[in-house]
Amino acid sequence: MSGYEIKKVFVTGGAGFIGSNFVRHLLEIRSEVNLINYDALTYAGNLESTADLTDHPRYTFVHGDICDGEKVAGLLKDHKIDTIIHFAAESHVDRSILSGAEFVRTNVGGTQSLLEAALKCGVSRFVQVSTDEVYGSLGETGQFTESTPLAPNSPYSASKAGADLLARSYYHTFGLPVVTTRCSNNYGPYQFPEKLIPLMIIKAMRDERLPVYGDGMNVRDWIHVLDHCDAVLAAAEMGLPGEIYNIGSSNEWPNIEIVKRLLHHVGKPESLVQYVKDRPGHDRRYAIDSTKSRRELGWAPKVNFDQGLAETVQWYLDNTTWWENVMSEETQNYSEQ
Ligand code: NAD
Ligand code: TDX
Repeated sequence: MSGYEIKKVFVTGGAGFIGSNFVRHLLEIRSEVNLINYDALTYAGNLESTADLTDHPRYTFVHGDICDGEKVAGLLKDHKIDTIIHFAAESHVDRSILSGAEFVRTNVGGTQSLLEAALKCGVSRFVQVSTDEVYGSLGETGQFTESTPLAPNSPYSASKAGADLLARSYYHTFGLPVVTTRCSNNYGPYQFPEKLIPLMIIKAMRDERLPVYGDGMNVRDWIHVLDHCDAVLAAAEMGLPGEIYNIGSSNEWPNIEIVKRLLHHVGKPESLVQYVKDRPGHDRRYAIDSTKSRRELGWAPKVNFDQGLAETVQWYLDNTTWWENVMSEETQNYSEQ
């Protein structure tokens, strides 16, 4: 299949979990691509996640905020950027419950500022990386499709839905070639240890209690981060402007099952599980129908979950220095809250 050719790429949030995996993967599989990684290095952004790329000849890191439209526009012009892949966001639901302001600033305001700069500089592709959480929560059956109405339930998902709608409006009003992807829960290396999988691995390693919210029967649909990265690239190259593409692996699990599997991998007893007060507004179930992406982007997930999960646990066991360094004082303060 041939489609749009990306050459000079501006990745936002490339020091975060998915962004750092994407940047490494893209440089590996597209030998013509030059890439700028633009990241504000919040608590979730860490240059240690891309340390192996520092001297790469086609890679440049620029420290900056997506809300700084002038700085972004200057970079887009100077580097003749043709493609923006927009990962940068505040991404943690629990933090958005503690305080939503930063979520609106970055996810809504930052996305608008980036769209404006993209329009001013005439970029040829803008990929808005979004989430299945914008669709809200499912009952015991059914799946989200691209036409499921938006019904976000947390300040995080509401701010992502706001960003998606702004991206949509820049396509419809100004003709900016925006492609939107909505993916389910990612797992894999370099995920910040506030999210379920890395948090539980690290707590198990330290013989700490594993806090499972509510009855542990909330369901998430898990996909390996590299499968998500492949889908984002496919959306940039093969996606049609104005379209939305759902991304998922058809891999649903109740949280408690995931936690038990992780304990088994780390070799720790299930007695470490501690059921705690539920997350307010906790979405019960996510499940995503990715038929359209598979049919129209020529994409399919490749990573087997058993293997991917085992490798992820091993990665955290092998990379204690990475997670000890990224878990700053701020993270310790946050987890106490
Ligand atoms: P992350 O929190 O690990 O990384 C976010 C990155 O964005 C960090 O490097 C941070 O420094 C940077 N950033 C934050 N605010 C910024 C700003 N104002 N300017 C510039 N950079 C800023 O997040 P992630 O899990 O890698 O998620 C990346 C994207 O994918 C997000 O848009 C998220 O909504 C979406 N997504 C995530 C998942 C998931 O399971 N993690 C699933 C679907 C979609
Ligand atoms: O300590 C915990 N205990 C627990 O039971 C944590 C951190 C989570 N959970 C539960 C809540 C969720 O049902 O595990 C599930 C997964 O939680 P998170 O890892 O916080 O992810 P989630 O809320 O599902 O959102 C994630 O997927 C979609 C990402 O954080 C988002 O950025 C993405 O858009």
